[in-house]
Amino acid sequence: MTRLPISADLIATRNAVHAEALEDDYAALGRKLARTGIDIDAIKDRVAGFSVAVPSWGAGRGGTRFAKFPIAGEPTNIHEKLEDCAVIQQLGRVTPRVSPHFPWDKVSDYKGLRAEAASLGLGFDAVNSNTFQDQPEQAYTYANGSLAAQDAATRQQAVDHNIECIEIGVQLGSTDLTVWVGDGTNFPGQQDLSRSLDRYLEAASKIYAALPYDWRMLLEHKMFEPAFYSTVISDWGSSILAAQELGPKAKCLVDLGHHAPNVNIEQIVARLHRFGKLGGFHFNDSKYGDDDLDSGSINPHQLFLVFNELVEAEHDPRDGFNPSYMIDQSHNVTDPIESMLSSAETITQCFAKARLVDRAALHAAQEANDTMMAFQALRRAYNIDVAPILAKARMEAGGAIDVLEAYRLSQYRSRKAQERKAVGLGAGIV
Ligand SMILES: [Mn+2]
Repeated sequence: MTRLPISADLIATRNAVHAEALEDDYAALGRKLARTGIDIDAIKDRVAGFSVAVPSWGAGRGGTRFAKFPIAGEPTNIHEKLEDCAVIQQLGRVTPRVSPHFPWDKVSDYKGLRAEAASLGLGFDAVNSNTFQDQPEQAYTYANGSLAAQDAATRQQAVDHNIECIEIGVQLGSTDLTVWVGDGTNFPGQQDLSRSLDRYLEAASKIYAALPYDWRMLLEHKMFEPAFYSTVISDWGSSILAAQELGPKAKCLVDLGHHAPNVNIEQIVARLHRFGKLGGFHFNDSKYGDDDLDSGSINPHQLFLVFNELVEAEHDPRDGFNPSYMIDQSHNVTDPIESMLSSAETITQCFAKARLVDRAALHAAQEANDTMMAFQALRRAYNIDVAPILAKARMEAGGAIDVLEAYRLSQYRSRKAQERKAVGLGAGIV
């Protein structure tokens, strides 16, 4: 029995208001696409099959290293976070899974948590471990590193935590463990750059050995922060080398904000896929560094080009193609539900636009060295407004045609502000 948080009547009433205009826009776009041999309903079906996970922590206001400004009605535990994620899924219909984080989302009964999520129409995605901050009860500090720490007992503690995350994930129905470590240095000479990687690989191999047969270990690289001179898994090169050393179940995870400025991320995607190591994405956008801004808010074209590579990869699967998609943003000045609704829509738009690329024309132009026509094949698809396709797919799945309007009319947040206890102040997620 599902207990969805937004009134189905409200969604139906608002959809009835918008339905005629949507049908009009959808029909017009359908005629436009048909002129180039594209069946709009086939694209809509692909969009209906697309999904991206939302992170449990994304339901809260992230804040920065300097401060966090909570909003009334913000969730304070995994149960409330699940309820907010259910709102996002109910209205948007592309985010059916939640990616939990431990120890932030610890509970005593994970089978119960899985049932609770299912009752809200949700499942669980990749489990995220945390060895970048100390917990009150832990024996050894991560101040000098976790999986790559000099101290063997600290490394073992970090390994044990990751294995515990796998055990929790099994109960939740997850099949991926995402590992990001804050390990690195702030000073030249602070640690030996090679031996720290050796320690990481040795510890990571113990986690790898604990993976169930159908699980993957997703390695997330990050160039800087919290360490500002070097990080142990700094870039996609370090990540793929580590993944190759660990084995076939180890894959690389690309967080769009974890690169040097102006790096060609779509090319990284192609490279990782070429060697069978593309494991997944953390979607967000970036202006300066790991800004964790809303997906597509700064550079939607880059997001489109990433999806263009993903469609190419799907057509040429080599060692398989099964990337895991997740939103990973820090919502500092917006209602997190609104940001994730908006971001999920932007991500899905880029997925849809990449499907509209005339692949035959693109490949023919590439083979003929016709640069302009190759570029135009991409440009034509990018310029198409696919909003009616998404809205129709959403409506047919029971979601809202105008997700933000329905959310605001539901007054969900103000209702939660009456029910939930206030979030404390302090620094947020960096
Ligand atoms: Mn990330």
